[in-house]
Formats: sequence, C-alpha cells, structure tokens
Amino acid sequence: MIEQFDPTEHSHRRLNQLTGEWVIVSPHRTKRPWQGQTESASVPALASYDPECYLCPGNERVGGHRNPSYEGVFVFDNDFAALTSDETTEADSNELLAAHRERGLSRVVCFTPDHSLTLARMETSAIRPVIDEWARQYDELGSLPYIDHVQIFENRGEMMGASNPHPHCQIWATESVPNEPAKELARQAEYHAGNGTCLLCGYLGLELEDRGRIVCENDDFAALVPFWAIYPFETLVLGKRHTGSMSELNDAERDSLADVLRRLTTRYDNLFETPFPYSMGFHQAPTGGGDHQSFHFHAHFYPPLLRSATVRKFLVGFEILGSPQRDLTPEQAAARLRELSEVHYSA
Ligand code: H2U
Ligand code: ZN
Repeated sequence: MIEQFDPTEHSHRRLNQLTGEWVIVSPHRTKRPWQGQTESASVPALASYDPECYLCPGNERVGGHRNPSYEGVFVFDNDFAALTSDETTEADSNELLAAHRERGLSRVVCFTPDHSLTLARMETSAIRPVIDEWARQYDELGSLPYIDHVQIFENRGEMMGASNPHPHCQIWATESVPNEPAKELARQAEYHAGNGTCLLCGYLGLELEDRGRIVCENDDFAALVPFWAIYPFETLVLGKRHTGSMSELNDAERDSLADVLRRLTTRYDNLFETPFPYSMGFHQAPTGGGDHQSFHFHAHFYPPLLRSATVRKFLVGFEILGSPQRDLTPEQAAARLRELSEVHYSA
C-alpha cells in the first residue's frame, strides 16, 4: 500500500519563489512536541553611554573621526568601506576569468544615541525616524549615476559578526544588483510577465487567507515565516500595498513598518529570552534605469538560532554541497513565534 503524502510527516522540498531554489523539509524529525530548552545566554546589561564605543555620541571612532553629540539618527560614511567610488577604467576580463569594476559607497546608520537599546526595545515612535532615514538614503544613494542597488542591512549579535552592540545598520550601495536581489528581480519580472500580477502580492494574499505562517500584522504590513524558509525562524516582512521601495511608503505605512519591526523583533527576543541575533535587510527596486514595476519591496530576517540562546543552525554538509534543509517546519516556527508576547521580557 502506498502511503498518502503528508507534509507534516514526509520529507519533501519546497520552492523559494523569490530565488527559484529548493529547500528540503524533514518534518518527521520533529514529530515530538516542542522540546527546546530555553536556557538564556547570559548577556551583560549595557549602559546608555559607553565611553569605549566608537558609535556613541561624542566618541572618537577607530578611523580617527569624532562623532558629533547627535541626538537622533546619525549617519556617516564607513571609515573602512568595502567598496570604493573612484572612477577607473574597466577591469581586465575574459570568458573564464570574468571580472568587472564595482564602484560603491558604504555608510553606517546609528539608530539612536542610546547604546543600550535595540529595535525591539526602542519606542515605535523612535523607529519611525530610522525608517525616514533609510528612505532618504535609498533616494540619495540611488540617485548617483553609477549606483544601481542600495542594500540596507543590520547584523545583530556577536554570533552574526556584529562588531558592536550599539544599535546600528550598514548601507552598501553598489554599481550592480547583487546576487540575491538579482534572482528576486528576475523571478518577479518573469512571474509578472506570465501572470500580469505581482508575485509577492499574490503570495501574501494566500498567506493572509491561510494564516498558518503569519506571525503578526497590522493594517499595512505582515510578518510571516515564508513557505520556503531556510533558517528555523526566518521571516519575511511584506507590505500589503505594492511598492518598490521605502521611499514610496506614505506616513501611515512608515508608522506601520516601525510597528511591525518592533513587534517582530520583540517576539524574537522573547523566544529564548535572549537578544536574538540575526542578519536582516531590505530588498528594494534597483535604482538604475529600466522598468522594475514588478519588484515588491520587502524585508528578510535571517536568525541563526534553532533551539535555545546558544544552539544555532549551521549551513554545512549537504546544505553547502546540495540544497538547504530544515527539520522544524515553517508552520511550526510561525506557531511558536505567534504564541509569544509582544511585551519585551525583562532581563
Ligand atoms: P558591523 O557591526 O555590522 O560590523 O558594522 C560596523 C561598521 O562600522 C563596520 O562596517 C565601521 C566598520 O567598518 N566602522 C567605521 O566606519 N569606523 C570605525 O571607526 C569603526 C567601525
Ligand atoms: Zn555606543
């Protein structure tokens, strides 16, 4: 007798619609109810001002510049930028040794002067000016003639290689569209050409109906564990209105984005009662020429933690040689995140 396929029982693969790549899901390996320990890693409480921090107001940076005594959001050019903006001739290149010059700019954005805060612990009203600054940076950097992509991202926590707990993110603006958004751009354009509608608008419609992978939402945004998530608690933040970038968001939508970011990051911290490490970032339409109407602005959160404050997922073995794989299903992860409080745990 051939068994009936059951997605909560049998191994299967799911297609990431944004990249066209597959992920293997092994639900039978988590058959028992949630077994995770929630031991928290001891994290020292931080002071609001750290005289040793190169991002705190008034302090000298490693690069030699001194920060102003800023009171809100503070942006500066990265002193150790990964990309240079010098005008040069094209790189030597041939069929097998292909290269192109890649000009760009890197900036650092401090969310607040308060060294001890995180997005989860900031007031929604204080996250709003950060969003306004992100939108401004997208417009400003994107308007440079040699910039085609503006990548805003936050690395949070030592586990993700963040060099400093002071709440901040980075912006890398590049001459070409990098690998991940390039795949997403192609997939969305292809879907739009074939269906006449937006891939992510359609996907969000299905998720809002099903509810099984939704974590939290408000009038304008929803946070969900995507059907094709790789990381155990990976999420996607999607706008309910089709926009290509943050700079197209109206006042109410910017407040809504601040609200959903605070609520989602609070749930993350509450999951293992630890400041949740992650890499997060926004994918926005390319800023060079061309028609990018099919691109739906969104945010990805990629947190490495699996079972506790210290047990993380590694992408190794089959995953780097074959395809990524997960045990905990996206539905189980979303249910776990959904049942948590949106009031931050007190450390
Ligand atoms: P991360 O925590 O994500 O590494 O970001 C910190 C950035 O700050 C990093 O890119 C820059 C580093 O180059 N930086 C400066 O621009 N000036 C300094 O004095 C120290 C660090
Ligand atoms: Zn600081």
